[in-house]
Amino acid sequence: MEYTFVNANKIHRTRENFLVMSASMMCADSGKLAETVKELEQAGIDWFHFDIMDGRFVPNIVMSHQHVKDLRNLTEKPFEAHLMVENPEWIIEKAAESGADIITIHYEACKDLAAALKKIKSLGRHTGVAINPETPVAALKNSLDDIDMITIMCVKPGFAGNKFVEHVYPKIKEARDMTGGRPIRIGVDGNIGRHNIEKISSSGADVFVLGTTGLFRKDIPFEKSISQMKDLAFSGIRQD
Ligand code: S6P
Ligand code: MG
Repeated sequence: MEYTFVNANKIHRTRENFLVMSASMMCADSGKLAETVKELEQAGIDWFHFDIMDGRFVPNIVMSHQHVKDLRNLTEKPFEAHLMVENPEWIIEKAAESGADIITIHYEACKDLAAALKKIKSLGRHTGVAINPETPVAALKNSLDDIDMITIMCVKPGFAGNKFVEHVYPKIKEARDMTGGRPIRIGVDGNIGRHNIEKISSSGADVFVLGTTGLFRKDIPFEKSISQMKDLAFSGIRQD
């Protein structure tokens, strides 16, 4: 599967090819995952995001690499596996075998971040590193050449519907500035919605993981949510 991971610079800054709306599948009805993938694809979603947990790094378990595998053939859109797993090396392999295109690990969960990133690359996948709200962005400054996406967690990880942490705005900006023109995407995950997506986008994010707040809502169809989110995020794009 071929697609462009590159974000970044000004030539890519159009609504269609710069911003990524990614569906957090742990927020979908677990009895209707296949139908939901198809509906979301038709509604214009860009990526699918799978939260894989071990019950240790976070006190919850919802999805596994098996979900990635079972849903993989339904769409050609990129799949991201967000591993909330301590010492994730063993599951990186399973996520790659299952068909995840982007494998995101947590800085806080790795004893040897460089080795874990190298493993993801050796399996031919894009690398993501997520940091929790209390982890400074500078923790990643020596790893930038090995990272395709930095994800700033905007909530305490582990559950849908958690409270947004306001101090992430300067962290998003710091992460974007730290990339220094490298083709690194800046993702955000947790409580992203109408109330904050424009400000988040203007802070420098370009991948928006949407859960119960921004996408899986009873009152608004997927298509409308996705296009509202894109419009708002697009109007926030930094033009510097
Ligand atoms: C949380 C997980 C996320 C959530 C998503 C929920 O630990 O990594 O991907 O599923 O962020 O979104 P919301 O809008 O329900 O907070
Ligand atoms: Mg996630």
